Amino acid sequence: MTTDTRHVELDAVVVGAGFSGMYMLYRLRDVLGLSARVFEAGDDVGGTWYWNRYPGARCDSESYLYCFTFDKDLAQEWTWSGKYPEQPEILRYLSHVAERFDLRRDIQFETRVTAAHFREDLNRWEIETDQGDRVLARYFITGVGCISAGQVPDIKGLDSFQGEWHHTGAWPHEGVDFTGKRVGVIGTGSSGVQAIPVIAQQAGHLTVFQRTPQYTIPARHGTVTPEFLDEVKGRYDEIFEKSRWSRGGTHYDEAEGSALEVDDDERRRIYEAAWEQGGFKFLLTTFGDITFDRRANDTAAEFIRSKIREIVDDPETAEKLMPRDHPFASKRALIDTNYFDTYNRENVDLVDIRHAPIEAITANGIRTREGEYELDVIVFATGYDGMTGAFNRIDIRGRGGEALKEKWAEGPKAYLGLSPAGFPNMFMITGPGSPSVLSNMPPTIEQHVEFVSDFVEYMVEHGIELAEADAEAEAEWVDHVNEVASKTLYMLADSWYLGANIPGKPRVFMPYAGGLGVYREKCNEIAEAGYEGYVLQSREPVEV
Ligand code: N01
Repeated sequence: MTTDTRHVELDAVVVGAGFSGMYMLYRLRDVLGLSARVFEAGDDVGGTWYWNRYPGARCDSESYLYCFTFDKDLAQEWTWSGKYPEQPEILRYLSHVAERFDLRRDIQFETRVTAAHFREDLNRWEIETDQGDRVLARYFITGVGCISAGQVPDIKGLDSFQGEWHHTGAWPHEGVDFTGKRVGVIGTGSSGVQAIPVIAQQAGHLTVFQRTPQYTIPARHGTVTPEFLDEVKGRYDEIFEKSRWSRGGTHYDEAEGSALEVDDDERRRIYEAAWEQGGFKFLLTTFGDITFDRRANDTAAEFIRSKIREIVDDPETAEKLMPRDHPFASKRALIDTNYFDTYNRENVDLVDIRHAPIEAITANGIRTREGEYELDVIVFATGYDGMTGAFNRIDIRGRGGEALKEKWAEGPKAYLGLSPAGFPNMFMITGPGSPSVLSNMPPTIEQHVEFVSDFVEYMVEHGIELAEADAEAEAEWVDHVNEVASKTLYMLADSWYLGANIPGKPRVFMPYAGGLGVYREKCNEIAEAGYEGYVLQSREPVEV
């Protein structure tokens, strides 16, 4: 090892200090006693919650489920204030976790990993950063997030715009003052649907540029009482265990019945009750077949359209807001606070850019095929190059100098969504091909981190130098991911899950739709079988 702190050898390098990187560091360093360093582009921990500071940003998972579960004291001592945790509170929580486990001393902030090459001559990863670091590490582990590579569409004229513009995923830390301003928001996905009602309250005028209308369910956000939290904390063991083995990473009793086997009144009664309760329970606890049977799904879709008709005063605006071209929840399901009501405000207009697309951004605003809209601020709530974008921004190379970007040119390939064949000792926390974004993230992250740290421990104990996914096992897993997805309604929407939002990106369904519990079981079986599907290379030749 050299004495220069920028040129070191470590057991592990982890990229990213969000939920994944923080827990990975804890496991590697405090549980396994290995040397590890996390590189993080931001100047503090938080990952997605560090970058996403747009107005109204909060998580769609209930707060008592959106947290680490690995440490019982941590879970008991933290008190959430709201039903859905707001971005500043999640950031405070992650800061508390960093403090409590003294994580920051092994996180190098304001440092972006630019390259990671597997050195076959050394059996080590060589990692380089934009700060001039060059590190050799036995294990290269990514916690880069699934939706971290922001996408500002390539619209002609953006450079000429005289006002200010921001992407929701790179929001200024000092905030943006919309008071009295003419604001345009492009995009009505999770970020837009959260930001639009809050911006509307402050802006002089808000114009929403909508390409695809959305189904969204009221979140029914509010504060949580100490009594509620006490009750939940008293049952944490049971709640967390059930979440770990569930499809979506929650402990909700997921519905099994069919929407087609009840009469119209009963179906409406069930939907109404779930609508009143709010949140993802509408999707998970009403009928089991709305995620895979189009006719069942149509009943939920029609119910939501009826709600839009009820809420929005102007019939023409209501019509524009009605999703008809894709099934409910085939794009990421949305929950909101006052989203549809916002279109009843005098200072809000909706522009349908599906039928009159944006032609250019001008010095003064946005020009569509039908006219020009003068704006002081443009907000791009236009999403991300999901799942693969963050990897493609790093020059990652495996055996023979093969670039991961090339390997993934026709869609991402990795065994279990964790390990690309040809990239030994590389592990991706919530990589493409794992349940990741289709589940509440903390339990799905914990499952991955624990799998990786158990695997690393196994390698250390068994004198294994390299673990590499077998190409055949990888191909079988990728086929399985596609097969499971093909039975769902996800395939019927142009979503970022399929890469459809990025021009030229191959249309491949990236997350694993089999559910967290099923995936956990498969991973456990693989581990118990001595990490089946991996080729393990011993440090010393093993005598038989
Ligand atoms: O991005 P999106 P997001 N011209 O891709 C439109 C997570 N998340 O940032 O639907 C015009 O969903 C695009 O239109 P269309 C969550 O997993 C979670 O909102 O492609 N419009 C769409 O309306 C989520 O799924 C939380 O036709 C363009 C919007 O922009 C993921 O992050 C909060 C366009 C993009 O929607 C991403 O959400 C926030 C163009 N060129 C995010 N390009 C919570 O937990 C795109 N659009 C609460």
